[in-house]
Amino acid sequence: ETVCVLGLGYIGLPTASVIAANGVKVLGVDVQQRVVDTINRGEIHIVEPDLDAVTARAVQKGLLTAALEPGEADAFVIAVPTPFHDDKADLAYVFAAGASIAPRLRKGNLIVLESTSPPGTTEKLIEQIAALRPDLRFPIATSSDADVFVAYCPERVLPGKVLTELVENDRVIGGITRVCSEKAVALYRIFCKGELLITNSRTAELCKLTENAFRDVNIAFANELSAVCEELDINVWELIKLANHHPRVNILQPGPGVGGHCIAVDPWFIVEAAPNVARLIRTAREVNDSKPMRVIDKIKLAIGGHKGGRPRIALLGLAFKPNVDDLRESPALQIAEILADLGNSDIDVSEPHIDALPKALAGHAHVQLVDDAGVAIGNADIVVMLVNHRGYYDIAPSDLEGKTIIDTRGVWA
Ligand code: SAJ
Repeated sequence: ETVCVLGLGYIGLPTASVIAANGVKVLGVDVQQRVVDTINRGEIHIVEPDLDAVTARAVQKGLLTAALEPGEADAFVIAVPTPFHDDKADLAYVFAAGASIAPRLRKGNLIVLESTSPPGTTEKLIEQIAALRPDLRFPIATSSDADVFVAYCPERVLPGKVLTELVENDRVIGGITRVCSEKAVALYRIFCKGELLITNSRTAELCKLTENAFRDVNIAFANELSAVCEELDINVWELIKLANHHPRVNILQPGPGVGGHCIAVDPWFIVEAAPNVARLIRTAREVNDSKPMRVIDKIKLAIGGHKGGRPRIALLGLAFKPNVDDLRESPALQIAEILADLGNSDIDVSEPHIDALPKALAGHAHVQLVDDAGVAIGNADIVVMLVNHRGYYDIAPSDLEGKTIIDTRGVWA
């Protein structure tokens, strides 16, 4: 048996490596030569705990190889990005992957789409591949007769815990037909210990979006509460802690905004699909997206209120969430960039997971990366807590005395 995984990013690479770790031959496909070469050397191009060892072992054993183009296989798993541009999901990478596997398809093959997609995408993908392969019969919901099998099976792993969650999480398996679901279940059984829950492809597509929209709406509730509390001069962290003692209340934590490439994006796919009714989901996005500017306004006030020359600011954290190195779509980074562009302060940035500032910040003479958060705080007039990385909890409250504190994560609340 051979599985071909298309797209070797944050989802595709761990999936390919874990399937190979279970003794199945895997061909990983990526359009970037650099990624293909890195993996074929037994190395990885992303940061994820323990993934390097699993990938290296799979490559050494000859079970995982990477290439620019797919070959023949029994199953094809598509895990390419689906970005959101101009108010629409951009499915170009999904269709490009579909076009690249079409000539390789044989009777009995399984195609699984894992990429986050608007409802109906799997059916569109089938139409596209079917047009390229008129010699094969593709599945439709109303007939069990087909030469190839197709399912939508979304990933739901948490960055930073991918290897555990890939194996242990339950999975939703949305086959076009019952047989398609059963073929997909057999594939995921290779490595997945969780429950494999069968449904149709459109429900599975919306299910993925629903999970992330649920979290986004809940974070928006916490972020809105933080704005309410600011107006009423009430400590939001204490408020949430107290409310969460109610047996049926579980409020999430406010922060500087919602980052990452999933939760801040996926709810828009629902809004795009049902714009007239997805009102709460849209508003939640707007609430969360407005959060970085609220933090900037507070910093501006602190700068305005500072007496005695140009203030020095310590910015703690740039990543999109605690204890990861990922800066993509990070509200903390967005805040740092806006502040750097303002140019009316000297900025010491602490981010223990990086060793150089990202380009947009590196260009400013008044912005520098510091190794020691304690030193940054010691020199600062204004301290802004943006990401509650583990190490920051060791900072003593006495180190903050006499400074203006803007704590977006409630570390010192
Ligand atoms: N955040 C808050 N307050 C909270 C929780 C999170 O402000 O109480 C912020 C974080 O700081 C971060 C953003 O939300 O900026 C998202 O972080 P996250 O840890 O909630 O989620 P991700 O983006 O790392 O991963 C999510 C997960 N989805 C859900 O928990 C429903 C993961 O399971 C998905 O697989 C992943 O999206 C994905 O790829 O879709």
